[in-house]
Amino acid sequence: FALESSLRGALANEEFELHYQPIIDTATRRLHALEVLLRWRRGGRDGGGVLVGPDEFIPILEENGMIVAVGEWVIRSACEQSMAWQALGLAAVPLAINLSARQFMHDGLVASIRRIVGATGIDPSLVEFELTETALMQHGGRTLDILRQINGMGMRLSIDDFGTGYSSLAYLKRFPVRKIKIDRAFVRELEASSEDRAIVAAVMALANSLQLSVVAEGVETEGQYELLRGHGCQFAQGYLFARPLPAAEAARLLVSSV
Ligand code: G
Ligand code: G
Ligand code: G
Ligand code: MN
Ligand code: NA
Repeated sequence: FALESSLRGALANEEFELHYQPIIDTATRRLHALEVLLRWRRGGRDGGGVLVGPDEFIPILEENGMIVAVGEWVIRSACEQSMAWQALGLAAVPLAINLSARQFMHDGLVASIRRIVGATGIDPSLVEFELTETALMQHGGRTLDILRQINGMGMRLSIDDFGTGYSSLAYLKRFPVRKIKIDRAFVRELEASSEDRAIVAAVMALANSLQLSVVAEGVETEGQYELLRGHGCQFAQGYLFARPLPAAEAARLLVSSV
C-alpha cells in the first residue's frame, strides 16, 4: 500500500521516465527500432531517487486504473522525444510502445492517440504498438475495430511475448498485425535445447507463411544470435546489443545511425 500511495503522486511529481532498448536488424546488425520502457524514479527526479522497474508497479497501475493516464503519458512523451531527436538531426527510427490490456480496453485510447499525433506532429509510421496475446483476447469483438483504427492512422502493431499467452492462432490472420516478438523464454536455452530450436523454427515458418516479421527477445549471446539468424529471424533485441538505455545514451546510437 505504501507503494500505491507514492505511485499516486508520481505522475504529477514527474517521477516517470522512459528508457529505450535497441532492436537490431540481423541482416546488418544495425539499429532498426527502439522499444520504449517505462521506469519510475521513486522519490526523486532528474537522476535522484531509486529506479523501479515496471514489473513492480505496472500491475498496481493496472489494478487501480492509473495505467490509462500513465500510458497516455508514455505515448506522448515517446512521441515528443522522437520529435526532439529529429529536430537535432538524429536518425528517425521507429519507437515500439507497450500497451497494457486495461489501456487497450479503455474507450478513450484511439482518441488519445489521435490527439497525441496531432499535437506532436509525429509521423505515425514511426510508432508501433506492442500488445500481448492476452490483451488482444480480452477485448472480444471490439479488438479488431480498435486495431483497424490504430492501423488506419498509419501506426503498426506487433504481438509481444509471443507464445506465452492464452490465445488461438486464428487472430494472426484476422488482425492487422505486422510483427511478432518471440518471448525470451524460447531464446534463453536456444543453444542447449532442441525443443526451443524446434519452437523457433515453427514460429518462423508460421510467420513466413503469414508474411509477418519476427523479433527475437532476450538475445544475450552470439550463439543465440547466430542460431536466430540461421532460422531467418529478421530482428533481435537483448543485452547482447544493449540494455534499455536512458534517452541521452539512446541518442548516441541515433548519431551513429545517421
Ligand atoms: O556502441 P556500443 O558498444 O554501445 O553498441 C552496443 C551494441 O549496439 C553493439 O553490439 C552494436 O552492434 C549495437 N548496435 C546496433 N545498431 C547500432 C547502431 O546503429 N549504432 C551503434 N552505435 N550500435 C548499434
Ligand atoms: O523494462 P522491463 O525490462 O523491466 O519491462 C518489464 C515489463 O514491463 C515488460 O513486460 C514490458 O512490456 C512492461 N512495460 C515496460 N514499459 C511499459 C509501458 O510503458 N507500458 C506498459 N503497459 N508496459 C510496459
Ligand atoms: O515488453 P517486454 O516484456 O518484452 O519487455 C522487455 C523486457 O525484457 C524488459 O523487462 C527488458 O528489460 C527485458 N530484457 C531486454 N533484453 C533482455 C535480455 O537480453 N535478457 C533478459 N533477461 N531480459 C531482457
Ligand atoms: Mn514489449
Ligand atoms: Na516481451
